[in-house]
Amino acid sequence: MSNNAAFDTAEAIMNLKVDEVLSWVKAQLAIDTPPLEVIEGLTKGLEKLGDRFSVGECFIPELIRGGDIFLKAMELIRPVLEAQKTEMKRVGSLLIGTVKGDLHDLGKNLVRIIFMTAGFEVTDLGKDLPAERFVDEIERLKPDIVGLSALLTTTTEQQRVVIEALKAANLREKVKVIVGGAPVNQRWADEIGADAYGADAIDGLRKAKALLGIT
Ligand code: B1M
Repeated sequence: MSNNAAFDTAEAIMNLKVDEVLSWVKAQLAIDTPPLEVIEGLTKGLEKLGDRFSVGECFIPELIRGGDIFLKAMELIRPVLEAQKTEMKRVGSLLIGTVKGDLHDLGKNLVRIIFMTAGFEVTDLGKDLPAERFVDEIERLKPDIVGLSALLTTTTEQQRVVIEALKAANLREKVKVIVGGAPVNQRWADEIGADAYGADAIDGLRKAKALLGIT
């Protein structure tokens, strides 16, 4: 990434400088900065924004605006990522969604793009999904992996609810479960009996491939 110390994505997002952020993204892509590094810069910006929100330095409208800026930036980055997708055979299938009570979907959408770029067939169920929806779709589509996204401390419990519902439906042994989201960690994944924890989209992809025995 170009070492433009003067540009702070968080600051630009905070100040609702959409044009500045988009110009920065375009400039980075023009100098062939790897798209994942550009995304990392944007994600760090959103994290900082979240930190300011948690100490009362900004409010919901800024979070919404930050999310919108991230989305607009992703529209610029997505074609570059997709262009990197070479003719590859289908490596597996992923069903992904954000759990019940949770409306955060930027990270899930990013995971979707990264898995698709790597040759996975991806079905994105959306957000705020009850456990029964996961169970029904897993029964119908028989994916190799299910990704459960949760961004709120209160909604991580829903990841456990989905895993328990899979057990009750005799589906748990038929699908690998990866959990992700800002408040999630390996300990939580172990506690609820997930197969893996995805710290970010790339880590999730690495773990998915390992679970499927793909090198
Ligand atoms: Co919300 N929010 N938010 N928010 N928001 C957080 C999560 C928060 C940490 C901010 C903070 O206080 N510091 C905080 C949660 C605190 C907590 O519970 N511990 C919070 C809060 C409190 C809330 C509300 C409750 C605020 C309110 O209304 N009072 C509310 C909840 C609404 C609801 O869901 N019911 C709310 C609302 C919103 C917006 C709608 C305004 C907006 C979301 C827009 C959208 O998603 N369409 C929003 C945003 C933007 C954020 C922050 C700032 C950014 C989240 C984000 O998109 N990050 C966030 C701060 C933070 O996360 N530090 C915050 C970028 C994204 C690329 O990363 O989502 O982590 P992430 O995804 C990563 C990994 O986690 C991983 O890979 C992804 C890509 O690399 N991953 C997986 C995730 N899922 C995976 C699945 C996998 C694999 C990997 O499966 C294979």
